[in-house]
Amino acid sequence: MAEIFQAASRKCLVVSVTVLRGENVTQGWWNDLADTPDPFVKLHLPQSPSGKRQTTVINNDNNPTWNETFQFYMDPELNNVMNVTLMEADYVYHDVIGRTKSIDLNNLEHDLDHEKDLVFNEKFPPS
Ligand SMILES: [Ca+2]
Ligand SMILES: [Ca+2]
Repeated sequence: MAEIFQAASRKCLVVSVTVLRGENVTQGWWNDLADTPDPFVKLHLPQSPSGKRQTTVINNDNNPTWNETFQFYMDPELNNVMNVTLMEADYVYHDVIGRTKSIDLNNLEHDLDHEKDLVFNEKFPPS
């Protein structure tokens, strides 16, 4: 009698995420005087293998352009929510500029581009 292994066949989707640019990145005017922001963006898709990525650091730029694309594998049966964090690079350690925002990747239409603006202002609300 043959043993039958039943492998669950799970679909896998690839999602491409492009981090385009930032506008008016600030650590607050006082901190900006000491160090013009050096922003980068961290992406984290917890359910995905190698789900942690980050852009390069753009030095001394309040309006950085990254235009960097990352591909993530996504199991459509899981709840796929990507966390996006705006970071400030420093010599010793990196600071979070804006609290993490989440993007729901579930129910995206396939083969279409979706553009999303994120506003990071919880830590330094405009005065
Ligand atoms: Ca700087
Ligand atoms: Ca810095």
